[in-house]
Amino acid sequence: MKFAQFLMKNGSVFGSPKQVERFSKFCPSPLSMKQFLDFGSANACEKTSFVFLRQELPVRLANIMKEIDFLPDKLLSTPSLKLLTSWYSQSLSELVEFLEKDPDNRDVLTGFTQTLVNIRNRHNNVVPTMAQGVVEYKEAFCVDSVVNQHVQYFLDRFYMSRISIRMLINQHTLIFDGSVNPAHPKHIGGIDPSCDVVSVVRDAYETSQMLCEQYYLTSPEVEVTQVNSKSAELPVHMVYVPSHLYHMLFELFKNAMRATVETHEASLTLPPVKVRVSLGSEDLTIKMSDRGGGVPLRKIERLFSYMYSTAPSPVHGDNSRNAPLAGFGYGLPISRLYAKYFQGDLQLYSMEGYGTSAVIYLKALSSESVERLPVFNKSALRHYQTSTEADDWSMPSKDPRRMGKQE
Ligand code: P4A
Repeated sequence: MKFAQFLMKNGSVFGSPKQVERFSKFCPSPLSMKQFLDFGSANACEKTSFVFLRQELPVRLANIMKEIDFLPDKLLSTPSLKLLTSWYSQSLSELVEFLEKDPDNRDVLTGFTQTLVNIRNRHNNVVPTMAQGVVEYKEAFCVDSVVNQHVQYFLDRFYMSRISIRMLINQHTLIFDGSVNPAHPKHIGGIDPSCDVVSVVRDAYETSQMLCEQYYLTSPEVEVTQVNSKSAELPVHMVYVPSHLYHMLFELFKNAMRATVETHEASLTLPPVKVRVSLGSEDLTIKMSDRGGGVPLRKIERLFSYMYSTAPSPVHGDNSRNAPLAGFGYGLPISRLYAKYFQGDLQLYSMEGYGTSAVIYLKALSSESVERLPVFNKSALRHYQTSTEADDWSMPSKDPRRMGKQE
């Protein structure tokens, strides 16, 4: 199949603008944890899941394709973005073909699962490819805080869309491949209905510790405590996607270890990283505190910025070997998206000169764990069409002759 790209009258970069228009008129339907579990329960039906996904996946793809179309032309015309948009067009047209197929035909269901696997593989490198496009754009054009805000707005929505689409694809392909996960027979696809939070904390710590030892030849210890306000003697469990939780914790451990080792280079002992897990009636909160010297408040926002986390993409020149704890810059913003995906959040509280606490907030109740999805509508459109106006807060000025004067 050729990656045909037609520049349409309306400026669309997509080869199938009719399908994009058709499906972007629908709002994505967020699923709850309960609905995800129901799809995988005993009376689960592959046909029901197929009929839902052949509509829902095109809707989610088309909604985000509409937003891609509003990116600056100079970003869209980079080779990376051209490649990436061709993947989206291809996947949308492959899915749309299933709308006229018979759900009662076994071969149709099998073909659909294979198509989902192909789509998942096709989109494996979306994150580094998009990052490469942003690097190219940044090198060629001056980026100010307005451009940074637009890129931040778009990429938060774009990566959230991707997380949600991969979640749907993973659930369908894992549940209906006719086997159980031998390591985790109780899991429903990627969901653990009784996820032991502390054991995921320990797994993430061990992997991060291994990388830390390889690079620095030392690593801080961890201290984990849990508080279960519901039943004090029981460990904290929840309905969650362990891989999402692991991703967030691994990222936070890498940061905490790197800061700890680098600020205590001269000393013989390292202060431990402390993790506290607390289950309340509404929130399940995980706080990771280090004594790694902290970050000034002014720089905290940058740690979550796609644009300012400048590491070159691992697509080309792979430097991840030299700095195993550095990641390639998108670790924190994407971890925050994983937390937000099921209505949680991830926040950093830092005390410069002392250390940092990273807090993951998750919903304690599975009935409140519902997907948080970007919707392309007038309100989203306004974000892309806002012109560059002066900020409505004063700027600090060091020049006394200009004090009080306006731009
Ligand atoms: N102090 N505190 C943190 C960092 C520093 C920190 C840091 C220098 C900055 C960038 C980075 C890794 C660590 C921390 C925990 C966090 C985040 C930042 O979760 O101790 O890599 C991008």
